[in-house]
Amino acid sequence: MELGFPWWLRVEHFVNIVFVTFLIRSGIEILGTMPKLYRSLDSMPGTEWARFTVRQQPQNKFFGSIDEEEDYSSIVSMPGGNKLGVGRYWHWIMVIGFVVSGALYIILLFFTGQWQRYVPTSWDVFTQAWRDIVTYASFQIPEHPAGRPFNALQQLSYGFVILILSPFQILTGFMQSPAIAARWPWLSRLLGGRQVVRSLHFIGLGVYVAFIFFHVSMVVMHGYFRETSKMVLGDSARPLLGGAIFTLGLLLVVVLHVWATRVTLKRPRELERVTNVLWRPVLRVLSRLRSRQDYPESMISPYHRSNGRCPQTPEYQALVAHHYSDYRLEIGGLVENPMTLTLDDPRELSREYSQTTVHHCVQGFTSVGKWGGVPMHRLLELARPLPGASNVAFLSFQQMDRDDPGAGGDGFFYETVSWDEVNAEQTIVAFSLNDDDIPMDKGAPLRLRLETSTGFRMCKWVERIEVIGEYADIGKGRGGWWEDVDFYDRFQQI
Ligand SMILES: Nc1nc2c(c(=O)[nH]1)N[C@H]1C(S)=C(S)[C@@H](COP(=O)(O)O)O[C@H]1N2
Ligand SMILES: [Mo]
Repeated sequence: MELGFPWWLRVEHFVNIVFVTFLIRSGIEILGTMPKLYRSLDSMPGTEWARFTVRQQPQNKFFGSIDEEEDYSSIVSMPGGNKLGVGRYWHWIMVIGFVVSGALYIILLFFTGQWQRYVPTSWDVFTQAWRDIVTYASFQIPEHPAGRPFNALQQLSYGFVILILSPFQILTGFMQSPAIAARWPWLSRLLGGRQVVRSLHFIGLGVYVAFIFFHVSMVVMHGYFRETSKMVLGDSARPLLGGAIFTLGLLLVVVLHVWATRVTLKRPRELERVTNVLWRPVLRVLSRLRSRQDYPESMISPYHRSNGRCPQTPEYQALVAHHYSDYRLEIGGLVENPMTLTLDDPRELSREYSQTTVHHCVQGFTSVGKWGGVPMHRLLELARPLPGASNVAFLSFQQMDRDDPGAGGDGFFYETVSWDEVNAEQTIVAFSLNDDDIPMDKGAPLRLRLETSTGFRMCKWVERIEVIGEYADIGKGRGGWWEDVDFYDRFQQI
């Protein structure tokens, strides 16, 4: 068959320029909040195999993982200015476009026989591709077989990017989601664990960028106008017209980037709304996935990063001074049986329950810990929720403007958890980490563990648990402290 440039292939090529460039810039934003790549789930500082920051950890000062974030320029990152949440929103929006259009494209390739343009049918293609490289290296254009749109090198590289690299990026992207890694921990481990997956996703980005560089260079070598007009008009009969339209299209993409960056820096909540409309149906399904994590104790990390500074409130300080013996956990709100527990009660109710799981911070670091605690569903069974109960709020001792001014907000830290999530097997109120009392910086005496979600929701230094109806009525109404002050959505399981 004649393999020309059908219209759907040309449309796909153009929309892909938009998706891929947005994915690259927002991906760099995401990388910047944890600008180090690790091989091991511990993500132990000092063991990174690559770093994209010059910042060093100070010796005598508290250095939370938030202090590790890098603020890259908007020219390379989307939107720039250290806005991880917003960068994530762009990544998720574009990934939907990339996956949907990519799937359509691959279906069309196979139904129309156009797959032959990318899938070689003989091993000779490799020797031929090598000859093509040699030809290019001497600044000449290799021949390509009659009736074929590409030479062997082009066929191999395009086929690789479309049929191997892109699905690989999608897989390694999704496997970084705590909800997915929690549901299929074996798959995450098969790929080498979250940090290897993150590293592979980054290497995939590098290969993409290298491909784009060589691809664009080849187009220029072959003749910019002739080649780009194939991508607009389907042939090179009117190179000037085609080339001019293509150039205009590229300019449009640049304008789109500039506009999108400006708008999101100004009105990030609107971007959040768009993301939520697109993603909430998927996230609802994900939030029902039970975590099945059960890592062997031999994998427990020797070191865990900390995020958030300890409460400095007089009540909390007094508790610390008395080794938490005066601590009382109140469970109230929409329940028939409000309770006040001492620290011994959760221990007794836990019946020695523990889980060895991976902590996924939204920034990207992970570590494996053995958490002892009482499953929330047991506490709720005792408290007997009343009709109308649909969320559970965890309120912390930590008062952010006083205790952690660097985080950029005020009021007490809190998080609300949906009914599905709070009743999940691995949602616990933890009192021990690796068989010891939880250290102060990890949320002593009690903290929430929510294994299918990202770390920012796992409220530390819990003072009270309240069963509530709508979460919009508390705090600033977005369901949690970070949700209120930053651009992380509580339904995000990714
Ligand atoms: N009260 C409170 N809880 C909090 C935070 C915080 O700043 N304050 N930070 C969250 C974030 S962003 C993460 S990643 C985890 C970190 O838990 P760790 O210190 O045990 O690693 O706690 C979460 N719980
Ligand atoms: Mo975090």
